[in-house]
Amino acid sequence: MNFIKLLSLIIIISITYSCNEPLKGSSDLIYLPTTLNVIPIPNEVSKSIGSFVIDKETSFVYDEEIKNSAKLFNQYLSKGLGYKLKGEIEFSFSNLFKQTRSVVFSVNDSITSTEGYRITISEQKLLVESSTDKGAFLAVQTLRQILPTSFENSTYREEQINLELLKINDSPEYSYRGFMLDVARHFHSVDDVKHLIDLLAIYKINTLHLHLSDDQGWRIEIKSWTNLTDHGSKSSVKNEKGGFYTQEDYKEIQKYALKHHITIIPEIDMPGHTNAALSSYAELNCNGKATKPYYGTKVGFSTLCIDKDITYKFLDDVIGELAKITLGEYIHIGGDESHSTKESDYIPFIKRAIDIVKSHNKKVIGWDEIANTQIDKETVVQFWGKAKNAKLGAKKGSKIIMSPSDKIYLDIKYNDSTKIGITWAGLNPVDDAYNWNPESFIEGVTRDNILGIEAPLWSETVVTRADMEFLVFPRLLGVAEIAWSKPGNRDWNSYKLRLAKQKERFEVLNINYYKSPVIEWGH
Ligand code: TNX
Repeated sequence: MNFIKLLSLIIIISITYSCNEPLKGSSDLIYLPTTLNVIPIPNEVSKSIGSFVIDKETSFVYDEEIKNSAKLFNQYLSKGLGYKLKGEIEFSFSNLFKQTRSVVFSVNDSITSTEGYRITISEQKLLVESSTDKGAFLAVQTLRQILPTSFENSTYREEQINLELLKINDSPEYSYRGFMLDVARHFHSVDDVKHLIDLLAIYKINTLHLHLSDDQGWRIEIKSWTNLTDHGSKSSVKNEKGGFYTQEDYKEIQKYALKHHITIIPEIDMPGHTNAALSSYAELNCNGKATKPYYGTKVGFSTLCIDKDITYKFLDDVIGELAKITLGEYIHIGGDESHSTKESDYIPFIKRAIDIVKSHNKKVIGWDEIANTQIDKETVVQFWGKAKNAKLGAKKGSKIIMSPSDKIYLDIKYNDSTKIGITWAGLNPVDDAYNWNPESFIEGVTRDNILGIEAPLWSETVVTRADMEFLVFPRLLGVAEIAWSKPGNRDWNSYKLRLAKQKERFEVLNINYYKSPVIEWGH
């Protein structure tokens, strides 16, 4: 081989090598996201030898635009270390020349994903970069899983901590990563919802859908129709746990969620699943008689009266009040299991409901049955049961939220021997909830049709916070990884090891998780 050939070969090899390298850096050792103990797994990870020390000498600097998340991180560090790092605004003249070790939160507009972030831990600097505060918040959630778990409950005792040198480059696969809580079958308090928000945020879930009305109860104050809560909020499954959110409560939940970069989506189910409203107002019934409160768990027996004008006045008032206090862009209109509504009534009804939501400047989400009506491209279809509905929705140009009941309905039992939960959709063990691909789940629904993933928790058997945690943990983490991580990075064998390591976090956070036998939790 002559010299020129050898030289070009060297050049080609080095170019190829540097192109394949996910993150540049002379001492980067590994490119294996799955070796990092983080859920959901980030896109790109590399590690190198050495460590970054956080101690009392470490300074803390941040850009104004992302100060909320930066401060949150300093606060979190102080839970473990017992002191806060000295904070200042970045880019002051004096900062530029400082050589001290520092934690730096810096805006980087070249990060195009609003939820994307980079973390670079070198010997002198722990650098977090994002183009938004939301991105920085998500980076903090990753850092939380890199720090010792005992930071979570403030039992870390050392004054110093050494972090291994790392680079992480991350952004989500899906922009909609949801969880649904049914507060209608059994009510769940503001405190329980806030607690849930704390936990959802750790795993980068960004949407909390609240199922606010059903046959068994009405859970949101509507000032123009007060009997909805005076009467309709009292009932629940087995008459065990009624209640409702005042509009102030609802605002407080949203404010709390917003701090965690989580959007609330309120659902008023219609035209079926409406017994609580029908029992609160006689005039909403076709026969003019109020129904009795319902304490059972059957579905499909109630319907609003499609022919009465008052029905639409009712909807306009309810949606109008709700839209006014809702920060997010969507209102969910249910539309599922309306077995007591004739199809010829259901179709025009849903059209009117969609128009009402739009007249209050919100977009619509509905369960997959609404695909059979005149929906427009802006209306989102939430797949839960019938593949043909999801396919039809996609064909009509709607985006689809994937909530397959036989995979990620978290109210479905893990196995025959677990106590709470129901079994109509079979069983959803921890591995099944992880081992499916949204983009190839339904023929005719491809990656481009999908807005995101949502795991619902229906609450027929969910009464306490402990019940809720038992069904949600650990399955939610698998859902979070499906929604966030690149399909090529997802792998059950890696996931189950990382999930086993979350045990410590579940325990320090006092989460009543299910010790599924498919995971080797260790002692
Ligand atoms: C079906 S899924 C329902 C709910 C039940 C749930 C129980 C859907 C849109 N409707 O009314 O609570 O099954 O798993």
